[in-house]
Amino acid sequence: MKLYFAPGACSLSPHIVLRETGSKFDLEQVNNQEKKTKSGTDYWTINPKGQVPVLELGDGERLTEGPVIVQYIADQKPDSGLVPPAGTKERYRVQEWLNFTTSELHKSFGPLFRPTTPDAYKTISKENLGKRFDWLDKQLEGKEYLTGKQFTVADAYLFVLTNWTKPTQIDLSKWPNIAAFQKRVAARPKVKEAMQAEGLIPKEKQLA
Ligand SMILES: N[C@@H](CCC(=O)N[C@@H](CS)C(=O)NCC(=O)O)C(=O)O
Repeated sequence: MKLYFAPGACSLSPHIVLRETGSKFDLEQVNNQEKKTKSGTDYWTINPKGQVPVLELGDGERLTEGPVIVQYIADQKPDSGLVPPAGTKERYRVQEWLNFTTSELHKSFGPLFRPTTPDAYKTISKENLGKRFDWLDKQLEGKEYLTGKQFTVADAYLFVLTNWTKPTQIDLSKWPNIAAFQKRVAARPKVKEAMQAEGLIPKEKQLA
């Protein structure tokens, strides 16, 4: 499998899932502004939607849409526990979280990153996110992860979005359970590995 990614973008979620599941994969970095891969390919030919992530499968077929890609990866490694089996109620709970994250959180962040977005629009986007965070914070009360003690693909996705609060100047201290969730996920060794590989945090020095 090959993951097309841009550092720190939503493609970090499948990147984390690839590492958490112990999957074999290659990475190809995409310059999302110029729509070129690091090896010089026109990215529009890889994904006509012009977005990361894309997961290229062993047979050359390409899968898009982060919430689907993470389930595909985790379904290849059912013992990893990153998604409950298809058809179970627990699986629908994970899908419920993935859908909430993509439709209620992810897309509200987009305008905050665009320099051309008017300030009034940014204010409304932040207000909308704040309302969702108020609710989310209550859901995380007393829980390690979204569905309880087990880390799932939905946690990987939510974690990436919580990281976007810093560059968009959203103060997470207002939502202590979300802030604690972010720290908890950031401390997972495979999450650190993914972030180091994308150049988001420095590589740890090897102890002699
Ligand atoms: N619906 C897509 C959205 C992916 C998406 O928003 N990707 C962003 C990065 S987080 C992107 O590539 N944006 C560049 C663009 O739209 O030009 C998914 O869930 O995978």
